[in-house]
Parts: sequence; structure tokens; C-alpha cells
Amino acid sequence: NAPSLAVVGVTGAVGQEFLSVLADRDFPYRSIKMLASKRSAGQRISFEDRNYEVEELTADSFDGIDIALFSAGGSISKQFGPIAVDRGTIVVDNSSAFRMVDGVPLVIPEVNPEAMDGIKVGNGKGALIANPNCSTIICLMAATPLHRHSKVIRMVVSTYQAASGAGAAAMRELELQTHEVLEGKQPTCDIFQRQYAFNLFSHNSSVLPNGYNEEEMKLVKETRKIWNDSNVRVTATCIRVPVMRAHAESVNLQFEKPLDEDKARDILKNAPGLVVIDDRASNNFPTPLEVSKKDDVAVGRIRRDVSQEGNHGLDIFVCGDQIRKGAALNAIQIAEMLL
Ligand code: 2RA
Repeated sequence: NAPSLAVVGVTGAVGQEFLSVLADRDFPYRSIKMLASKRSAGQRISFEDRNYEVEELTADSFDGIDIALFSAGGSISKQFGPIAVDRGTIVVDNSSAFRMVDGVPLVIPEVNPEAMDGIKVGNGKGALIANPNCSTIICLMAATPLHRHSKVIRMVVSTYQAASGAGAAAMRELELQTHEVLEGKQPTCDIFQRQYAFNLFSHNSSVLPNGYNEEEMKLVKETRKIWNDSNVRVTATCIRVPVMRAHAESVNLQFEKPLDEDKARDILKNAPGLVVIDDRASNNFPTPLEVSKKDDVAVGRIRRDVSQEGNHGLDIFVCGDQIRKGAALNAIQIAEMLL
């Protein structure tokens, strides 16, 4: 029978998208619990013609819950994820808390479904499955089909990341600043302590001793775990750009064996969850606006890397909705595989 669900962090941008995706995909559930912080408890949410009250997340929230979707930050996941698993719940966690823990599946359903083999609702055991970082999901949705055909030995990624990745408040501030700047006012800079509108800046995550920021090292480490390849060489530069909710990424791939661009385009055209937008004549390629609120990741600018020998290199450009495929949709596709 249909599983009982809980949505942890239901009032946030991803939490709200969980509900949209559950409805869009007609996900079967016998009950759903809306969970959030004490501050949000008591709010009313109408969902699929029913009225729900947001409940405060506590250790007892998971009794009788088959699947819990978490997107409430790493500390909440660290505190309550294991409690839920102990109660027999299968947790799909959108935070980074457990992604690199050995034994925790890090899953993009179209890419490495085998990583969660054997985890199913109803076998009485709890489990925790980690949702990769949005920029990793969007990148690997395009890079992996190529990698499966002709092993990638090096990947260089430059990201152009949307405000939504920093949360709903960042989206609101980008909009506010845009108005303020156009009206000649001093922009309100509460979230990033700098002007964001008509600007771009290095990703706002902490910079590590090696000079990379946390977002960049997530791409490096998560790619190696998802591809189960500790030798693939990955480097990344992650930039925050004044776009609302879809990330864009320039990806350069170096292959062990040659892969020509026509074959690459053909592979991408047949890959699940991808749409190829690659019209050189009209200079029409993926854009964040066109993929916003959509499920598919768009890929284009497919071309041989002229800096590499023969057909050992390829450049592509990828866009994907950060809140949907970058978070909520991917998590719910994982949940669908548990049924
Ligand atoms: C960002 N990847 O875009 C993060 C969101 N979790 O900042």
C-alpha cells in the first residue's frame, strides 16, 4: 500500500517544491506530515485539496513514517536523520550532511540507480539516501552519458549559479536590489553583504585552505563518488550570478578514448532527463530562463575541444532548474525507486 510521507523543511523553497513535484508526479501516499521549525509550526498548508497544519519537527515526528524528505539544512539532517532511520524511516536528504559518508548512497536516478539497490519501503529497515548538490546533479546529468560511452579522465566545470541556491530570501533580495538600483537607491545587501543585482561574485560558500570553496569541492568529491572513480580529475570554479532559479554550467571533458562531437550529440539526445538545444545557425543554446520550473536539464554548445589532440576533448554548456532537478525532483525520483 501507499507509503506515509513526511516533508522536513516544508516551508522553505525546496520544501515547497517537494509538494509541487509530489503533486505533478501523482506520487502515491497514504498520509503526509508537514514538518518545520518551531517558528513555522502552526502555519496552514493546503495541498491536493486538503488542509494541513505545519507541525514542529521533534524526535517523535517519524513514528510510522515510511519516507521522509529532508531539506532543512545540514544541522537538522544530522540531528534528526539518524533518529528517523532508527524509527524505520527511509530518509532522502537534500543536505550535504551525509553525502560523503561511506555506505550512504549518493544518487541521481538517471545516472547511478544501482547505488541504492535493495533499499525499499516495507522491508522494515530504515535507511538514509543522500541527494547530491544541485550543481553536481545538473553537471552529471549531461557528463555521465558521455562518460559511460568513453571514460572521462578529466572534467573542468565553471558554474553560473542562481539565487535560489542560496534560498528564498536571496531570491527576494535579488529582486529588491534590482528595483533599488534601477530607482537609483542604495541596494539592500543583507544576504551577501554586497550588491548582487547587475553583478556576479565567487560562490558564497566558505573558502578552504586549498583556495577552493565548499561548492567547488562538492563537485569534485561528489563526481568521484557518483562515478565510483577516485581517479577522475575534476576542477571547478563556482560563481553566483543574478539569475533567479536555474544554474548554468560550462563543462569541459577529456576522454580516455576519442569521442567525436556528432556521436556525443547523439548520446546526449538519447539520454534520459536531458534535452539538447544546440542550434548553431540561430545561435540558440540553453538558457536558465527556458529551463526554469522544468524537469529536464538542457545541454548545448556541443563541440570538439580544439585545445585537445584529436577527439579527446569536448566542451558543452548545461542549464538546469536548481530547485527542481537540482533538488526536489531528484529527491522524489529517488523516493519513487523505493516503492
Ligand atoms: C548553491 N548548491 O547553489 C547550493 C545550494 N544548495 O548555493
